Amino acid sequence: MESRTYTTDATPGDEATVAGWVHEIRDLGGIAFIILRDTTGKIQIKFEKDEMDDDLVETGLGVHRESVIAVTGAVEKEERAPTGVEIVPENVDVVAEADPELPLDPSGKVDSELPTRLDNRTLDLRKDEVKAIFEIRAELLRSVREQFRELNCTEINTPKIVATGTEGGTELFPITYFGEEAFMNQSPQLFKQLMVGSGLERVFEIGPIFRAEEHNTPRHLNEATSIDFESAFYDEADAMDACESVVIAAYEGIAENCQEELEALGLAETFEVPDEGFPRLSYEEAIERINATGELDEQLVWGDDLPTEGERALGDEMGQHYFITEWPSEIKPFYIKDMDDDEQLSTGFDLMHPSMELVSGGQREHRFEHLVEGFEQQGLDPEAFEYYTKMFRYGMPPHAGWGLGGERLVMTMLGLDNIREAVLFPRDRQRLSP
Ligand code: ATP
Ligand code: AMO
Repeated sequence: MESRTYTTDATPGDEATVAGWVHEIRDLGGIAFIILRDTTGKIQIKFEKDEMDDDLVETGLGVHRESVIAVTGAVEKEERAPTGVEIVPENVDVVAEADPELPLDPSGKVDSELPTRLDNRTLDLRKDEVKAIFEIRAELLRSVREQFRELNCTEINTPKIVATGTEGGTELFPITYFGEEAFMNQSPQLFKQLMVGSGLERVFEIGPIFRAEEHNTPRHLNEATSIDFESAFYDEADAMDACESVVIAAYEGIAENCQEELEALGLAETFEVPDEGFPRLSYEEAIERINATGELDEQLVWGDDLPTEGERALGDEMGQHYFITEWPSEIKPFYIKDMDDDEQLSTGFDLMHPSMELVSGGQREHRFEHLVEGFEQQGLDPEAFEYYTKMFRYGMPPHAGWGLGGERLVMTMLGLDNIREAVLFPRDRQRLSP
């Protein structure tokens, strides 16, 4: 099996062994064809029944679709074959037989509902357009890592089992840790901040975050991939610049290296890399513009969080990625710094895709006394966070950063209807397996 030829490497004139999945069997009477599929593509296997050994024909044509077979034979040029070549088999090995009844149809002729697809990801990813999402996701992470390298960041890995939450107490998954209460981490927020005061200064992390979100929406997961960035001596404007460069690099990587995948998804013609210079809108401007659309039943007032319909209405108007800046301090977390000249306003920002929020970030409160005050104001016990706050007494520079939802980036880039489509094995309210 190790010496097999990939289907697209089978060249006319050669003898080849190709191994793959039986994609289709077409029996026309005297002649029959198997279309064999592997990761590189498809190839036709020709069975001329009268001219071949009966056993060979029986073995070849007796298999069920999606079985794995290995075929050895002469590779011949054949213009009527889908790829211009075919194999005339001398030997067929049935390597792994598939049941005749499949839970979903990998040829895509019969559509399946998302839950059926998620229950049978192995078969689902045999479809070109589904496989393409995950090839693109992998390329996206590669491009993002490359851009972080351009930004002189060091990749870090922080613990996912933690003693305290950071993003609001209700969304934590509790676990038992040697008899003590612990939690799955909601964000690497505090750890990445601790690293800007270390010798590393500028860091990124790509890793899982866990949020016990009660609601079931097309854009929330209970386990998501967060792309986090944090840098010493950055303010929120620098952080937004870095954020924009990472998002654009992700799009550029896909445009350059994933043409085939974009074609499989029907996006080859429409896929566009966003232009530099994402507009930056203040929160105040954002609520005024949302109110002016008349899409909301109730007008927003200063201090309100933006409801989903409001985000959509504004997104439709903007028609591109944009930042919302200068959020009210009271609706941003304790670690976000207030504006120097107005403590009602924060340095927090969100990056929005027209259809949803992609990123939250901001400059951080690096002054020890202010930080401790912030904990108290949010009803959090500063002592529980002492491992974090105490480092602010030993030379913590001003810093800023952000967190980008990896699946939301894939989802918005490819226009997927449901965030679960961007995850191999999603975790949601109803789904803990596979
Ligand atoms: P973040 O990542 O900061 O949490 P988000 O876009 O996920 O950003 P959240 O603050 O988590 O927003 O959640 C609030 C958003 O989720 C709101 O925009 C709200 O409209 C939406 N939301 C909350 N509960 C539900 C629900 N039960 N059904 C649909 N949407 C909901
Ligand atoms: P926030 O909570 O806004 O900020 O999360 C950052 C981004 O992560 C993505 N995200 C999610 N994606 C899918 N399902 C979820 N349940 C989910 N929750 C969040 C979103 C969101 O914009 N510590 C801050 C970041 C920072 O300031 O650096 C934080 O976690 O795309």
